Amino acid sequence: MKKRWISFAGLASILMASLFLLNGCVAATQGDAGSADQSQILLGFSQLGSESAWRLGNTKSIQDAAKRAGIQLMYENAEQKQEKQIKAIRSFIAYRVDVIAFSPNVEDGWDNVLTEAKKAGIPVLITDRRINTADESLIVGFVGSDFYAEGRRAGQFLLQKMADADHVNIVEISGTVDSTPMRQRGTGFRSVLEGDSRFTILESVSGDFLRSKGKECMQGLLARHSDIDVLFSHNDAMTLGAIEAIEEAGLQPGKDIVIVTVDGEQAAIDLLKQGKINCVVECTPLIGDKIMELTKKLAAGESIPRNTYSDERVFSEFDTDLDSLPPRGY
Ligand code: GYE
Repeated sequence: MKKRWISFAGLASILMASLFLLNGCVAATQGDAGSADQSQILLGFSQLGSESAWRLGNTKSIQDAAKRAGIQLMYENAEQKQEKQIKAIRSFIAYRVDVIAFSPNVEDGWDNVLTEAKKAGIPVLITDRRINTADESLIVGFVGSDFYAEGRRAGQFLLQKMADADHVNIVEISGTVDSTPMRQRGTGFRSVLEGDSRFTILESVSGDFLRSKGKECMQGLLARHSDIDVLFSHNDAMTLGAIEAIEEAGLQPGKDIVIVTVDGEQAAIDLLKQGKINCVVECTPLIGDKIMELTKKLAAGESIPRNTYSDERVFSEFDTDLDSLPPRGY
């Protein structure tokens, strides 16, 4: 900490000195100071947990990217507990990191701690998931996926797949209650199908993005409904669990029950190729490089876009390029 204080003071004096110089010299001095300072950027990152292969891939992407970018990373894993995330953010503030980034487990309840960060003058970038706040100035930006668009893509696949069906009964296994992907994937999906009276959502249950809960949820759904045509699952981890339950019930996933899932982890792509999954809506966790790029800008006092979205696609049984896909990396 002392070391950091010295480096801040050092940088401040370089900038102060340069302000007294001629305009041309100021630019050159700031440039030099800027590049020297880059190696000392300290980023506090609070990960929400390790519930899925997606999350592990996301953590690895961030850690690897920090190394590549020469950014010092203070990493904390909150194990799905909001209190632990709040504690981690408080520790980043106490440590006076240059930038705070975090992936919020749920949307509500961040205002107090983010107000503390704002008062300390530390910019906060939210990654992957979003927060619900009346004060948008508490965060400087967001980097991640458009979950509403993902939900719509899932619905659009079903419109194509079920073009000839008279009636389609859907069950939904959603993600963590009150999390952004759970809310927006659900709304996006419904926004595509609600105008078509052939589609009925029989039941929606939450599997918390966990494989074990996905299996339990599917067991319950199969026990309560004998007429399921489609499973829409909010992530691959839950889908893998649900497929176990479907097979244990003597049914064929991908045939007796059409399966639409989100994420695109390698295991899901493999099952898509085997015909056990019909559609995988991509949601990439590989956003580490973007986070580092934005962190550097914020540490340099530059402004960043309010939203930085990942480019994503759909993988489905209608695609002809499945065999030539590069390894997914998560
Ligand atoms: O879909 C899921 C993970 O927030 C987008 O969280 C992320 C979701 C992802 O546990 O697998």
